Amino acid sequence: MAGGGDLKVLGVWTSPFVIRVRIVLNLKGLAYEYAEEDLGNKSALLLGSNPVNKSVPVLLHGGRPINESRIIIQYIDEVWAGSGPAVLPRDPYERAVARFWAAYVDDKVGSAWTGMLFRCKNEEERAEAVARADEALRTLEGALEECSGGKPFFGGDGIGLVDVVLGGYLGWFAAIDRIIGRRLIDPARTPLLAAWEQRFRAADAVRGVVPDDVDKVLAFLQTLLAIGSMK
Ligand SMILES: N[C@@H](CCC(=O)N[C@@H](CS)C(=O)NCC(=O)O)C(=O)O
Repeated sequence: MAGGGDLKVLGVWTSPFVIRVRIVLNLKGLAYEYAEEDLGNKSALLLGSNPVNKSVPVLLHGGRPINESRIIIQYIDEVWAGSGPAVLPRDPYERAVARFWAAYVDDKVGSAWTGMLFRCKNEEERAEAVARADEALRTLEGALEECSGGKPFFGGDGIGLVDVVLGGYLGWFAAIDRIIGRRLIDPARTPLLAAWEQRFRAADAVRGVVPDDVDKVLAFLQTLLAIGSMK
């Protein structure tokens, strides 16, 4: 495996932003050290490496920190352009389209995610956030059809930027399904996304990274709520 022992990820195992970075490192076949952070008691290394946002993930490459998950992914794709598949399309137009949808996911799905789990004061507010997630996922159903051109992933034949950005949320979606008593990615409502989820979860680079133990994720939610994280 490439990586040369000089890559380290500071993360939290449930974080959609960390998960996407770890999947990209796996796709590229890069070895890395992983350090689990406690968001209630952040390490000096995290605070020193990301003093502006104090958030995970941080990628340390030869000791130098890179912050913000989508920037980290692009960095990995550029530095290791020759290893593994390209995560961002090489064609500038297609790259712009992929970046647009990745930003859409974080803007709409990401804000609905925090709304459904962390920022809702009551069930009415949770329901409003669920409705926003539903709307974003319906839009992404159309984006998948358009971007994939009938191939398995947003990235075409292989997993790409939009796949990892959306796929990072899947562990939490399963936990939210349990809370709301129905599926967010519902095969009846968004059949393409439901089939995509199966393929994505089954990929070698993804297995073991996207959490699949809903009870464990829900228990972790309680610790995040207790420390007031993601507010
Ligand atoms: N825009 C950032 C978001 C990162 C983020 O929000 N990470 C959360 C964990 S999921 C975090 O570290 N929050 C800091 C805190 O809760 O104190 C990225 O894409 O890397």
